[in-house]
Amino acid sequence: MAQAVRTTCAYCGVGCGIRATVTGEREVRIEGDPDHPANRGKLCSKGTHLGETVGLEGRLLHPMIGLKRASWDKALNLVAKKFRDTIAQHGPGSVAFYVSGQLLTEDYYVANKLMKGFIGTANIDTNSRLCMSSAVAGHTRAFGEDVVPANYDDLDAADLIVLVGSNTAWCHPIVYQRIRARCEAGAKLVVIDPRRTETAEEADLHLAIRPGSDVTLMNGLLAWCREAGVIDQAYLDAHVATPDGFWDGIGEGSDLWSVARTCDVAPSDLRRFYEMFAATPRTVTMFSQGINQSLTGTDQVNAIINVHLATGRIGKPGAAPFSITGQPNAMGGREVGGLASMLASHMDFSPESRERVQRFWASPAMAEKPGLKAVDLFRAIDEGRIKALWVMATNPAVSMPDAGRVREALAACPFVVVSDVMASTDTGAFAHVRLPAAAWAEKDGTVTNSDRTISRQRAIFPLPGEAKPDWWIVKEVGRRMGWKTAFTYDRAAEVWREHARLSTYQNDGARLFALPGAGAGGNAAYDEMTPFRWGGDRPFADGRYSTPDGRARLVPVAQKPLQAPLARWPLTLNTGRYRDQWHTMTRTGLSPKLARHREEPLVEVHPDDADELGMSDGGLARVETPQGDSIYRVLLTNAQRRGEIFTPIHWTDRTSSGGRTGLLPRPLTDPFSGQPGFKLTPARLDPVAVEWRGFLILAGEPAMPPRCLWATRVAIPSGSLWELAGKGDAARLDQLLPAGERVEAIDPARGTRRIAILQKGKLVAALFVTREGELPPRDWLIAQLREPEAAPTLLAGRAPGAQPDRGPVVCVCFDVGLNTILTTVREQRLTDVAAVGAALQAGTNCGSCRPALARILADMKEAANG
Ligand SMILES: Nc1nc2c(c(=O)[nH]1)N[C@H]1C(S)=C(S)[C@@H](COP(=O)(O)OP(=O)(O)OC[C@H]3O[C@@H](n4cnc5c(=O)[nH]c(N)nc54)[C@H](O)[C@@H]3O)O[C@H]1N2
Ligand SMILES: Nc1nc2c(c(=O)[nH]1)N[C@H]1C(S)=C(S)[C@@H](COP(=O)(O)OP(=O)(O)OC[C@H]3O[C@@H](n4cnc5c(=O)[nH]c(N)nc54)[C@H](O)[C@@H]3O)O[C@H]1N2
Ligand code: SF4
Ligand SMILES: [Mo]
Repeated sequence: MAQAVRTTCAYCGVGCGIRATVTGEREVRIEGDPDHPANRGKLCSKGTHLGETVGLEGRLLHPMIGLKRASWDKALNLVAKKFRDTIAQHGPGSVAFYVSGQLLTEDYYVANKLMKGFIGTANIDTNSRLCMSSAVAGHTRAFGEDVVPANYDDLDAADLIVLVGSNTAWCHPIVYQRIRARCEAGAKLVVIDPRRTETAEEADLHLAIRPGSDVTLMNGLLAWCREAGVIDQAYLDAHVATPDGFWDGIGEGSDLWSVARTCDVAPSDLRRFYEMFAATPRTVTMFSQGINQSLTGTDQVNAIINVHLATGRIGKPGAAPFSITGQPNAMGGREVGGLASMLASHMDFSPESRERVQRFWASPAMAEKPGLKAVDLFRAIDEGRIKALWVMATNPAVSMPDAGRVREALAACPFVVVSDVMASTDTGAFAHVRLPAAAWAEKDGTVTNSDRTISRQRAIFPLPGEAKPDWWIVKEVGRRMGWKTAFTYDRAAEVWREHARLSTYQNDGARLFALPGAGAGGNAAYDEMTPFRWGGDRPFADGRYSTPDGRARLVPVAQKPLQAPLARWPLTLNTGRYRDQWHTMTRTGLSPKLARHREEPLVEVHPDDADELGMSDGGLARVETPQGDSIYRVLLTNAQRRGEIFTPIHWTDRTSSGGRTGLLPRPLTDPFSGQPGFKLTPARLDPVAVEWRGFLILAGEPAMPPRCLWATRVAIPSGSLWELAGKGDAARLDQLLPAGERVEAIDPARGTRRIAILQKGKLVAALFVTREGELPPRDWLIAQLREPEAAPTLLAGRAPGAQPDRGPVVCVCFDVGLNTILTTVREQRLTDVAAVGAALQAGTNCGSCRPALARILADMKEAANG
């Protein structure tokens, strides 16, 4: 049998180790690596189902110039020539790269070197600008360097864990399981999030604060700690610079009542949080996008760090502020200087740093100053100042704020190159040249996770078609642009060694980021590399920071005024993630199992708001902002605060007519970090009337996505399901049906049409549409696609003698539906999650659905008592 390949998960910044065993042609068994320090054998739903995403379906396998296949030689020459010509005509500032925290460190290093050291501009920015840049700016202001001063073991040592703006149960599930384990051993959990997420449901205390009021909350906490006498004056005296007047600024409006009013939470809850915090030296405050993705993100980060510095809760076991990163290699990108605002190896644009990097690279033309940050970069494209763009491993036509404008910019840009693993993405549609990149299962290199652990990603399969690793593609362009000796790498290990050397090059300890010895031992050492953490387990344990005087900084921050609702835009729109989808779904969208958690893009609305707006659960509604609008399915939930709505970021042109969240946020950014404020957009919501509802089940994919008011694709085994709704004529949906034997039933009274298409007796398509009638559950029909002979009851949509509907899937690993759980819990009188697991297996594999199971049990108990 094949040996397991040790690699790292493709998705989030937890950075779980995986053992992958090839079981067939593009088939692999995925298991958690018990020896990896990040997960010790566990995997969440996304990691567990990686195997469903490694097929070649939809892959880009050859270079393309326009719509024509081209040789690598031709495509690379064209890219090099266009970039060279543009630079010759308009200067280096007229070209840009937009890259991604999903590149490996080696890819990232080469792209950064080409742009900043050879093309000679810093116009290379990354989607990490949308993700982590406020944390980077906050760290740099406080510590003098972008260093995360914590690691996962701190969670095991903490007595209090505070999660601020982080839906950890969904977005970092394995870290969340570690937090739960610690809570079961007695630690307390506080969640600060305007929404009652599954993370918040299980917390000891949930503060559903008014969005954007985190600075008030944290400054109030600092004032409370001062009153309570838990400021560590000795630590401040020895290790921290406190600007004059700092404490005066903290005092204002920081009494419990004012804070409670601004944050819109009960004073008693607030007091409980402050008391718990003051009383618990071993506290970890973990934060993510609810903090970073704000127009005041950097201040919010510093407000958190201030509290930790002032109480001396940093650099000690179980005590730290902890920025948890999103993408698998968000951290690696920061280390190689992927952001426009820094150079490689944590160096800035000071003359000494620039000269040092220039010397090391023997570079002909170093970038002189920071380049354009993502939002400004796309604005510069829109205004015609940037004329050639290369996008790698990100999908800005979907994920940038005001994405409609970004699309216009891409359409107007004279030359756009896109390197991606997929043939059709929303961004790829604007490309003049598309380059096929190696995907997760074929790549070799390193990634750095949230706690600074560097792990290898290793290839499981050989490169398919003509796909190439990203570092190879970039270095080939570098060579063709004329820098042959600077871009000679033959393998990722060579790039790694150069990166490791630069990290220690003339580094007298001023930069904590250093990889001493990491480049030793040649290719064999690289091949065998085991996970290791840079910066040691606990940076700053000695109280020495990376500032010129070695002291950390308390940074004065004040709450910016919170905007009152506007007449035309009475709601605020919050955006984020679903548990089982990853970003723009180019990979998770391939997995039928992952589709089951949430099949469609929903707008979550408080029931009282919905009442006022005249909309009901399961209907459609249009979210509109000054930037754009999109339609969603309505989900009523009192987990939302009144006046606030939430939509997911995952759906695209490829997958839905609606759910296009990128169109909605404002292109406004934090003044220090340049990070957009994705979490708070003035918006309105209006019901959308439909005349008919329906669905289409197909073996394979339709030639064109269905065109109607609402069409959303759901991945199913060996085909696709489209949920449909519309106004006017549904007849043209027939065009989507393949040829074959057609069976049809019509009920004019209810406006129902049911059509099945058979080929040699086998079901290949089913289209059910109704004006007033019921639609059957889809499961049975979907299963019929795999039957060699279709059942005679096809048009009933049910098996002969019908089985009960098991309801929406809760546990994707074992395919357990809500109705099955409800019945079993009732019949067997189950009372806890473990018992449900014992009865149905639900929640016993990846554990991602355990918070949902707890919720179901709590709801049933409440219903029984009520
Ligand atoms: N399943 C899944 N996991 C992922 C990803 C994915 O696409 N899918 N993506 C990865 C990436 S790149 C990232 S960056 C992370 C993101 O991980 P998270 O940051 O945990 O996820 P989000 O859903 O973006 O937002 C987190 C929470 O911030 C809250 N929030 C909004 N406004 C405020 C506010 O003003 N104050 C506070 N305190 N909270 C607020 C939101 O209600 C939301 O619940 O997830 C990573 N993991
Ligand atoms: N409204 C709103 N918008 C957001 C956010 C939000 O919370 N709200 N969150 C923001 C955040 S935190 C993030 S991180 C971004 C994410 O947004 P994106 O980066 O745009 O999302 P992805 O779908 O991950 O895009 C990755 C692309 O790279 C391709 N790819 C995958 N692997 C490789 C590879 O190895 N090489 C190459 N060349 N290509 C590859 C994929 O097919 C895909 O097309 O979205 C941001 N946008
Ligand atoms: S928590 Fe899940 S998605 Fe994140 S790295 Fe681990 S297995 Fe992958
Ligand atoms: Mo992210």
